[in-house]
Amino acid sequence: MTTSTVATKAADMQGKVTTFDAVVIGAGVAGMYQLYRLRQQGLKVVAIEAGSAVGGTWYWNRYPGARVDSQAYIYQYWFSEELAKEWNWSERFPAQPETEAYLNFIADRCDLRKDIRFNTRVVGARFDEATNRWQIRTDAGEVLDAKYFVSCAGMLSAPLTSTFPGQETFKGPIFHTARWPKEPVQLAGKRVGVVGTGATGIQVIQTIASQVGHMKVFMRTPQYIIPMRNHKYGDSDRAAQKEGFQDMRQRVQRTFAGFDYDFAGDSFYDMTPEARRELMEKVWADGSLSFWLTLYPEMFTDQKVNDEVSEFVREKMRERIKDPVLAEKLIPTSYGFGTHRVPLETQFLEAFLRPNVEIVDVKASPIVCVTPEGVKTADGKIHELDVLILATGFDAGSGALTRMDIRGRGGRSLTEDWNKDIRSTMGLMVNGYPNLFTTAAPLAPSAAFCNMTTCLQQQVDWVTDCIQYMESHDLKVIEPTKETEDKWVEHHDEIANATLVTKTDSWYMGSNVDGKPRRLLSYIGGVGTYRQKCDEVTASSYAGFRMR
Ligand code: NA7
Repeated sequence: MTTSTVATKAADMQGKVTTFDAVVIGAGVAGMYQLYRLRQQGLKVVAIEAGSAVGGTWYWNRYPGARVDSQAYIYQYWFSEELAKEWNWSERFPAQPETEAYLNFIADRCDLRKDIRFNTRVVGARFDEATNRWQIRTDAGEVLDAKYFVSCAGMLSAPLTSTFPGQETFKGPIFHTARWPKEPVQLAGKRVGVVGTGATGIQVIQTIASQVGHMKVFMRTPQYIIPMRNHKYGDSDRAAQKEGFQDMRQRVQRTFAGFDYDFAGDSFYDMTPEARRELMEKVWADGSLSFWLTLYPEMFTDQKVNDEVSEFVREKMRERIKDPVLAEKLIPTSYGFGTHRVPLETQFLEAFLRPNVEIVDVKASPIVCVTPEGVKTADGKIHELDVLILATGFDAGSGALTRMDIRGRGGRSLTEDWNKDIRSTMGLMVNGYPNLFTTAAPLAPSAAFCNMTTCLQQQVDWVTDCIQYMESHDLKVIEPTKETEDKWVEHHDEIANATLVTKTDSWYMGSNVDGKPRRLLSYIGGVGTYRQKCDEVTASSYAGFRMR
């Protein structure tokens, strides 16, 4: 969309008020499904999407090497067996274009686009206590009046794009990975800098290392990694997946992290060291996140268990990096395995054996600013670059919502509230913000400890059931009581604080954003347990929620 069409759109919409039953933010995995479910109920609903097409995460994150870390056959919708049987995944861990194509296929087949406003961003919303309705403002100047306001804005959708002073002075292009252009980016022969070695940075680095002229990787914290075992699916794999659709649909809802695999029930202390070693080797060989999410639950809480698993992974990494100096730079020692997101990788470590790839240790000498020539570090050195790639992550969980101006009862601001203390009721609603439903929001398992599609669909189903209940009982307002919210936050914190995860800095704890209140953003009590607790609320006709 050109600047002039945006301006024309804004002029056309200025001040216009349109009435809906429900407004959904986002047309990614959750938003598309939410639109589908509410429309099915006969509600008048619109989804507001900032991008020019559907896909959410899989629309925005089109950087080189972007790939899903969940197996294809569980990273999908479960509402239609017919559609699942029609779609054919090509490999175990598909690349971004395939997942984006899948979401477009669903949008086509469910005719979703007619109710999605693309290229439009929600900038603010206010709950009107006189009418019990939300007035939602878009960047086009339009006001959408709706009884229900559902955020499907995503857990990892507010990118940290302005990371360093002086970025605007850089002579070359700067790309944040979550704002990668659709047009091809020329990296061949160029001097490329990459900041960040999270799950995203790893995918970028391993993919472009052989293409660029020279690459400087600005690394602050090394990562534990698991080698991804990707392989193409054959017809018999696909047939088995289709055959097993109903079983898998049930299974992912009950496991710890919404994957098909789960803790095997082996207790670390009941096993001999040899048996533990054998188990670790076996699960490691699967080449998936199962090594993180199925070994022993104690790994998340017991330092001794975590130490043994961490050392196993370090050993696996050392076998691949013979050079001790390089090994010291690439192998983590300052935190435990699995206490933040573990990335899958393919030849990531080997990228650093290439003569054109260099690590700049920005823990020892942090990045000070960006200059016209490149990146300046605290030792005074200017690292000259043609292209700078920021794989610097997101204001996770809360950022998508706090970047809008959302006002609840008495004009209270969600941004101000969450800047002080990030709270919610099961990640689904927030006290003080009636009829606002949230998916992928803080204090639910999403993203950090869940296969996203499992959790997003479960949350959308909960929201849909709740709205259906309200409509069938002629209710106007629902809001969790303060006591209910306090209880959930207390429960969440109790489980979180018993784990080692809260002792490690990462986006999981909000510590990647200056001033963000520290709390584990995702519920770590398990996807199956979380679902059960959500179902109990529904079964009790929303005990703990004020309705009228
Ligand atoms: P992450 O996991 O938040 O990683 C961001 C990376 O950027 C991480 O290595 C950071 O180092 C690094 N970073 C951020 N700011 C700086 C500065 N100022 N200097 C140096 N390095 C910096 O984001 P991703 O996009 O990789 O992954 C997010 C999720 O997407 C992932 O967990 C999956 O669920 C999918 P740090 O570790 O803070 O030292």
